[in-house]
Amino acid sequence: MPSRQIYRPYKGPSGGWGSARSVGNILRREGNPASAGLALTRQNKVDGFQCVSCAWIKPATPLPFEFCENGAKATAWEITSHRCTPEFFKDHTVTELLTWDDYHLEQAGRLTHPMRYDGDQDKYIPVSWGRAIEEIAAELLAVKDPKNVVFYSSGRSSNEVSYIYGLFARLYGNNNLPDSSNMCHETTSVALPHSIGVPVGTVTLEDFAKTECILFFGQNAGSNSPRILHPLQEARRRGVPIITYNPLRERGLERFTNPQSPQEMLTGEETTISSSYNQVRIGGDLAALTGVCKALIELDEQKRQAHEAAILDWEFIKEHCHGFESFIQWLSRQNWLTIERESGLRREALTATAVTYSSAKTAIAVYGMGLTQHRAGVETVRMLANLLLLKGNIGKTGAGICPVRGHSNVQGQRTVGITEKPELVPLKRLAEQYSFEPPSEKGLDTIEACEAILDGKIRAFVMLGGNFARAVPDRVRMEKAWRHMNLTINIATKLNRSQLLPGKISYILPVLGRTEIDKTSKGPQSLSMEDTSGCIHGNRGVRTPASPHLISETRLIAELAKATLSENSKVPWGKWMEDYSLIREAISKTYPDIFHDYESRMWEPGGFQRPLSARHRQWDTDTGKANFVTPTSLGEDRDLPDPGCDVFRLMTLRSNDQFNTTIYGYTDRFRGIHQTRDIVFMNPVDIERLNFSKGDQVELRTVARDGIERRHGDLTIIPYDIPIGCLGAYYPEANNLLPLEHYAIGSHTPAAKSIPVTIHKTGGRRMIV
Ligand SMILES: Nc1nc2c(c(=O)[nH]1)N[C@H]1C(S)=C(S)[C@@H](COP(=O)(O)OP(=O)(O)OC[C@H]3O[C@@H](n4cnc5c(=O)[nH]c(N)nc54)[C@H](O)[C@@H]3O)O[C@H]1N2
Ligand SMILES: Nc1nc2c(c(=O)[nH]1)N[C@H]1C(S)=C(S)[C@@H](COP(=O)(O)OP(=O)(O)OC[C@H]3O[C@@H](n4cnc5c(=O)[nH]c(N)nc54)[C@H](O)[C@@H]3O)O[C@H]1N2
Ligand SMILES: [Mo]
Repeated sequence: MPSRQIYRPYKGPSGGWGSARSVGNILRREGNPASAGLALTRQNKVDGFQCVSCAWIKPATPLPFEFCENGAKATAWEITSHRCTPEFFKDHTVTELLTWDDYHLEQAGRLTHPMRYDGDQDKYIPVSWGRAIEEIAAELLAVKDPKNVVFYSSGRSSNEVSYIYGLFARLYGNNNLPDSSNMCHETTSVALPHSIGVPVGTVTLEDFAKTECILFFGQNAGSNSPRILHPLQEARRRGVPIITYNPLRERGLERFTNPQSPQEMLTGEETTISSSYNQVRIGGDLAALTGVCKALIELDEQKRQAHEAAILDWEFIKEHCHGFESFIQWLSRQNWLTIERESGLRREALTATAVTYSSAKTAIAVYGMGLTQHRAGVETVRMLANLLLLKGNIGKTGAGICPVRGHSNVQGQRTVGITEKPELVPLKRLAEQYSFEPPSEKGLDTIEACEAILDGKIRAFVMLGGNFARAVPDRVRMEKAWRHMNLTINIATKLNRSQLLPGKISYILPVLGRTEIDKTSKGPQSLSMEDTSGCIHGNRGVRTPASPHLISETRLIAELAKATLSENSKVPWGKWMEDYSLIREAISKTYPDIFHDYESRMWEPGGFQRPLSARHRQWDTDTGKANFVTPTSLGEDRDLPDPGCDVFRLMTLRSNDQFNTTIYGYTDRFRGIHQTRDIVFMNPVDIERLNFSKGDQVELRTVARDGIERRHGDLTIIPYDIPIGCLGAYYPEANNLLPLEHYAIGSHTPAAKSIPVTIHKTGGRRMIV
């Protein structure tokens, strides 16, 4: 129970001394400040390791300290001196550990030994690697239908292990390769190919340096990708407008003091990041973007009537685009009243964005989970692409679309074949390269895997990193079903909740992190990963491994595959696990256009850029052109009951002190929250209207048609600057409120940013806030 006031609004900038103090605190708490400090100087450097936190671009000429507050926390978390040993497991039953929260589970430290669940004792007990691999292989072979096994991965693993993991699944007999990306930017991967013919962003750091306008939607830069604040700060100094759309006034998007600049730190100099801030209603971006597009067309008409230079890039539209006519006809039918109601923003504000955007020769649109995790996420991302296309802002310097990817290699995994969609993989080439018939049936994505688990169809679940059972929707239902699987394999670095829901047979297999030295009989091995701009970088571990019993993910997957699959002379598992350059050679054979000369190019400063046709205005789409896409309606949710005055839209958020399900602490500094995560942000007008008071204890209940009761309680009301009708609470604690069926249409990304809920007072003591 927090002992002090839990809500103290934060007055400082993002970055600054608060950031420096926060890094110091975590280094001390993880128990090795000096050596961790040394390791940090190798972060995001050529010949060093790539940050284990986010996927933001690594520049060719890095700063002396090319890391941010949260990158430092992520590294400190991995190289902690705390250890989760067999003695720890001897002291605690799984039932007891299930009562621990996420923070305390991971604070147990790095896992040191392979462990097997023993149902009689309800404890994990140590097991040898040999026995573990033998039993897992035997169990996988005993599964009658290979489609009843799932191979999940979290977007942190390297290209090398991802490639052989995908191959393992396909040789085993399925495309069941869901990825954390399914919960994240899958919306992007589905939306953009139809609009512009590539599944990823088109922007590089050079574009940031040259752009004249930045549009920023639904991404919390100050906490989740702080290094982006450097190019944003530079842009602001050049006088570039940054127009932000976010229901919350996130401090990182308001003010920034660069902690790497002695002058700024000493003088307290701050940069205002957003030149205009629009507190859009949750799920209101589709309507807001419609308004901006509509205003832009109106401005263009006015200019042309006055015989002035046009605003739209008519030449680009004629030469490069398809669907323009039907798009503007649709726009002309949208009325401002609906746009204002759905977006929660005034026509004047949307027109102001159009005016600023209209006068910039180039513009970049940046976005994150605030757009992708919505029912209408796919249409919203396509609408953002529409806005860029109107002014030819794709495929020229200083312009483009910039989805900010989450996990540090989530984009690279997709590039090398981790996908449930067989059409995204060069199956023919794989067939030739490895003399087998790759399965061509679509595999399970995250939502479909959850459904199959609920239906009792899945026999075995392999988890390459991540914390699947904790990250997915519908926690209570999923946890119950999880335990009915026959085999659950957790390849991990820390203890987490998924491991505490053992199937009949369950293993925890601890592996090396990417900061660690990975030595095989062929010497130290390197890895590679792709950042959010499509640049691929080499990675060398620099630390002594956390335990001598750890093996690398690459070795583990190769060992498992070798033990499970029948001999195939074309697939040299044994050689691959000793020499990762041979895996890179194999990758470059499968994907020659992207990965030719892989071995040398990955060490180039700034990495090497994968070819992206849209950057050159070549459109790999069904029409051969960039497509304007007309949405089906402006509303966020068409299937759930209309939000009445007592149904709120809840967004589930990350704090500044977490990495997904990894909780570093209970402070969300920028949002002023201390010592707790059990809060709900609510507009003071709503608090008064419902006769609540700040500090009241409440419970949220999901509004859904399926009759399943979903609750999340013991939350303290925080009066907050959030639009009326909207609420915010923390992920993953709130995940029980998110129905599995509530996902983005077209991409199956859980709609975690707009859950319809009602709010109810409970008997709990009022907190001081
Ligand atoms: N330190 C740290 N870094 C991380 C992570 C982490 O947990 N911690 N996670 C990593 C991962 S996997 C990912 S995917 C990314 C996530 O990074 P983000 O994309 O920033 O995701 P969230 O923190 O979930 O919040 C998204 C933002 O969207 C806003 N938002 C919510 N609903 C709406 C809406 O309807 N419209 C608009 N315009 N905005 C909205 C919220 O107010 C919030 O500011 O970060 C990565 N980096
Ligand atoms: N309600 C709600 N739900 C969400 C979201 C949301 O915003 N709201 N966000 C979604 C998003 S964007 C994502 S990406 C998912 C995240 O889902 P996941 O990627 O599955 O989850 P993480 O929390 O990143 O996984 C943390 C675990 O990874 C393991 N780990 C860390 N490093 C390594 C490593 O190097 N190797 C291996 N093998 N294991 C490692 C550790 O054991 C740690 O416990 O959650 C999604 N769920
Ligand atoms: Mo993510």
